[in-house]
Amino acid sequence: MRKRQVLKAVALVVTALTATQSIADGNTFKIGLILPMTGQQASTGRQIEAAAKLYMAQNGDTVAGKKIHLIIKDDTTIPDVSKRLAQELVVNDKVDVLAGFGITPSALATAPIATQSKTPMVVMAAATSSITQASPYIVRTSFTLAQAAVAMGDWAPKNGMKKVVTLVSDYGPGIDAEKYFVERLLFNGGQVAESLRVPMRNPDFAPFLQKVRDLKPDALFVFVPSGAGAAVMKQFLERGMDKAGIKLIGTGDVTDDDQLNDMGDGALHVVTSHHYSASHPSATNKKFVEAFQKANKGMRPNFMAVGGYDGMRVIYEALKASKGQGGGDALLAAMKGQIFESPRGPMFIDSQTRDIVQNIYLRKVQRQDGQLYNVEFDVIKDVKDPGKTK
Ligand code: VNL
Repeated sequence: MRKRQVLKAVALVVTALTATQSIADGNTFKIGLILPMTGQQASTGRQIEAAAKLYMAQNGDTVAGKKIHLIIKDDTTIPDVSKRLAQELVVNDKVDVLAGFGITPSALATAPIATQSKTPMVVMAAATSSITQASPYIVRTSFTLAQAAVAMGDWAPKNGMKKVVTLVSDYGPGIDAEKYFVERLLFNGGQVAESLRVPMRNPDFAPFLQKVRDLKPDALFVFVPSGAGAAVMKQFLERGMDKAGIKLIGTGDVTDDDQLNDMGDGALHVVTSHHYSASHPSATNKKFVEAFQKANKGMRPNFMAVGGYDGMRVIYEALKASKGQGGGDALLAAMKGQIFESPRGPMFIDSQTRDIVQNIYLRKVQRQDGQLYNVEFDVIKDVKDPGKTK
C-alpha cells in the first residue's frame, strides 16, 4: 500500500518535471556550437566562442520570445568527433541550429547530419568552396579560399612578382588556394616555379622553405590555416629569404590578426588578400574591435571571430524573421538572402548557393599606433565564390 503511494508520488513528480521541461524547451532556442577548443586549431575555437558570446551580450539572449541557449562543444580539431557531437546535439539536446566548424574536414563530416535532421548548419570558419554543396542545410559566414586567392593572383604579377612558388596546407582549402591563385597568375602572364604542399597535421615547413630558397622565385605564395602563420613567418625570416629578395605573399590566413602583432618587424610590408582586417576603417568595425577587446582581456579579433559574430547575427535574424516558430526549413529560408553591414564591410548570403558574397581587400602589414596591422589599400567589391561547380 505504502509502496504504491510512493510510486504514484514519484510518477507525479516525474510527469510534472517532464511538463516543465517541455515548456522550457518550447521557449528555448538551442544553438549547438561545435568548435576546436583544444588541439591544433584551438585559437579558432577561442576566437569564435568569444565572438558568439559578445554578440549575445550585445543583442540579448531572448529573440522572438525564445530564450537563446548556446551549447559549446569541443571537437578537439578531429572531424569524427565533430560528427558525433552533432549527432548528440541533434538527438539528445534537440538543437535548432548547428554552428561553428573550425576546419573543412569537420564541416564535411557533419554535413550528412544536417541533411538527415533538416537542421540548418552555419559554417563560421571552414572555407573550402565545396562545403556548401555537401548539404542543402549549410549556410556559410566565413569566406572561401578561392574568393581570397583570386585577388592575389591578379595583384602579384602586376606588381613585379612573375615567378612564384606556391606552398599550401595539403587539404581542401590549401588545394583551392593553390588552384585559384595559379589560374589567375598564369592568366596574368606569371609562371609557377613549383607547387609545394605540406601536411595539414603537425607541419614542418623547414625542408619546403629550403627548397623555395634554392628556386629563388620573386615571391612565395602561402596558405596555412589560422594559427600556423607565425611558424611560417619565423622560419621564412630565419632562413633570410626576405633578404634573398623573395617576397612573402598569401591569403590573409598567414598574417592572421590573432598572431600578427607578435610576429615582429620581419612581417612588415607583407601583402595578402582577405575579407577581414581588425584595422578595417569603418565605424561598425571600430565598435566591434573595441567591444571584443574589452570583453577578452585585450585579445584582438581575427577573421574567425568575425565569421562567428556574423554567424550569430544570421541565426538571430532568421529566428526573428520566422517569428520564433523555428523549424529547420523556415529558419534556413530566413537565412538565405540576408544582407547587412558586418565589421568586415558589406556582406550577403546568396540564396542560390547559401554562400557568402563579400569584399576582398588587398592589405599590407604596417605599424599603426605601435602595433602591426593588415592595412587595407585596395578592394575588389562583392566577390562571389569563384569555386562553385555547377
Ligand atoms: C580552414 C580554412 C581553416 C582557412 C582555417 O583555419 C583557415 C579550413 C583554421 O577550411 O579548414 O584559416
